[in-house]
Amino acid sequence: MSVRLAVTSDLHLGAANSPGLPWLVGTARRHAEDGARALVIAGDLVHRDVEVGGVVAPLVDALSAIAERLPVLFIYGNHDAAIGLADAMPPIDGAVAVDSVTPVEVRLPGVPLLFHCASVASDPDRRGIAEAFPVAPRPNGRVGVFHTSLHGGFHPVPCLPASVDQLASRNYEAWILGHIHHARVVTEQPPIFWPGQGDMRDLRVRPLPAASVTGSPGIHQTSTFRTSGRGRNVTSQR
Ligand SMILES: [Mn+2]
Repeated sequence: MSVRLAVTSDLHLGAANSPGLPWLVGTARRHAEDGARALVIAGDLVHRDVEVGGVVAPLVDALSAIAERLPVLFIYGNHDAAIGLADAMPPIDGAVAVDSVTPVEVRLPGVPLLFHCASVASDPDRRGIAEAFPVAPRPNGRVGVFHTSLHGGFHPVPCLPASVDQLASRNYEAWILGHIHHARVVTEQPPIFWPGQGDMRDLRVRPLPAASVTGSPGIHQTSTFRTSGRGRNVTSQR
């Protein structure tokens, strides 16, 4: 029995070609009705030209509306970093914003998966941190979320450069990527892909082994566990 996720990236609110918040909310609702267990947004919620003060309220309203029925996980991309979005976002019930700019583990309430996530620290961000993601003993239930240009052939400005081999060697079920706006599957097995802008696709992954879902102490079960301040982890201890 697989776990179904709705995944997208690069909303770029404020840009002329942004698919917009009504698209995000409506499409997420359809995915929820079709059986998705969570929405994952792989960075760049906003465009770097926007005023952060004007974009936060509508963004929070939209994410809150989605999170009423579908847990939301998002990381910050380079455009989000450019305007300091992470510092301006309030906690959202049912949503997890990854403040950490180094890899952390995140769980969503009721979702038998362990997400490995890191946000972008700056615009641009040329750090090579792919190998700071832990190698999983087995892939089941592990999902990477990363805003990256990979090796540089897809985008003129590097963002958290990484190789496909580095990501694949982490031994996860899948990697959901942001930064590249055209949907592109880099590898099929494991799925390493950019869902692209204005696209929300299904991802089906195997759940965590049952023992690690129910038997581990200290699992985060709260619906809101964003921390304030850059670099503080939202990791859940296993
Ligand atoms: Mn980007």
